[in-house]
Amino acid sequence: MTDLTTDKQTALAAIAAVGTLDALEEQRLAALGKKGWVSLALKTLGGMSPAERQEAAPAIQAVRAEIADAIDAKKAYLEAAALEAQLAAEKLDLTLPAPQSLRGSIHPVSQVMDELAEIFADLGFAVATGPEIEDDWHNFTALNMDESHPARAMHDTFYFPDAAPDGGQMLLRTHTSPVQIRTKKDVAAKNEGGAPIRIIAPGRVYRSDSDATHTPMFHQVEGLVVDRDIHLGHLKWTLETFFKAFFEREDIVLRLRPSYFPFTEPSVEVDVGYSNEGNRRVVGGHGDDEGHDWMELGGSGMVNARVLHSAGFDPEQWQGFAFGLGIDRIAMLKYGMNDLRAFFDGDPRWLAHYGFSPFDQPTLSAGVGARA
Ligand code: FA5
Repeated sequence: MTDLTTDKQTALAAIAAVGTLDALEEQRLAALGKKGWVSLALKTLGGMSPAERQEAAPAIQAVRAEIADAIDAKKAYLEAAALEAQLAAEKLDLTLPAPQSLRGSIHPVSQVMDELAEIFADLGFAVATGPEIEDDWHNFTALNMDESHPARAMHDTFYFPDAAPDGGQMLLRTHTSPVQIRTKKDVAAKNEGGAPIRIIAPGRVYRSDSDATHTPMFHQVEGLVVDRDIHLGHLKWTLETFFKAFFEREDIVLRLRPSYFPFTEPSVEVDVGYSNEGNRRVVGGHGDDEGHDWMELGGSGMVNARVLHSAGFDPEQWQGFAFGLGIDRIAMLKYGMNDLRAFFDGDPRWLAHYGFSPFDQPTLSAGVGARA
């Protein structure tokens, strides 16, 4: 026992004397490690008689606890001292250059969506949305394309295996036109007999399609106006006014070319005049003029009376026009890009080149400071 007391005092003195965490660890191993003197003392208990053990065990345990406490306390002290020394040594050098952080940019498609929403807002259009996972009824049937309609084949559709609530199929919407149906139904339900509607619906759409001007996911903006005495002239004026503002050119010339969509009657394809400058297409001018041509930007027409009726409107009282434009295509034209697929490759070098600074652009995505 006397030995134990002596060993303890020697160890406590050594612990008090150490100046580093490594030296402290050496002391811990010498006392409490597997072959440390405290551990060896504990092992001697096995060879003692019960009476001896009853006397010796509490004394050895008490020594072990005292040594362990002393080591913990010293460790805390040494760690605090090390931190203080480090803080005292570190000085903030305000003259050093700030580290460069990566700066995000607005994707050209988001930028274009914002620009067009702003322009249409000035023309009195609200923004409507609808689900990208659509049912067969909203995407096709309500748009006058029933099961056997050949126009369905024009859309290479991604179907889901699950059934829609009405027993039909769920799918990734192939165009933004189902938002027309949802909006008309909402308005007709809220307001007996319908009401004027003036909306655009920008968003993602999906088709099984891929080349330089077609991607499996792309963006469209739907436009819909329902009111009294609406005619094709309103459609043409609206699109012309939009494109002039969007392309920031007064010489935009549109051509409405007869076409076919099951949900519009009559239907017209919207072409815009352009010329080639180098290998860039530049919008503007009459497509039939020397050095010019026409380019298709989207489909449109007067809302088919059957579609108006199925959405709860009386077609005798209400007429409307609708259009669907490819946002990625108009972005390509405005910003001189030549491959649609690059839009979705997510290459940071491409984004750094074509992206928009979140601080410089006066658009909705530009957020605060945009016009500051
Ligand atoms: C439609 O999708 C109709 N819903 C448009 C419409 C709306 C007509 C309202 C009448 C009334 P279309 O399949 O032609 O029509 O597509 C419209 C535009 O989307 C095309 O002119 C083109 O600019 C763009 N587009 C179509 N497929 C792709 C694709 N795979 N990749 C990129 N853009 C595409």
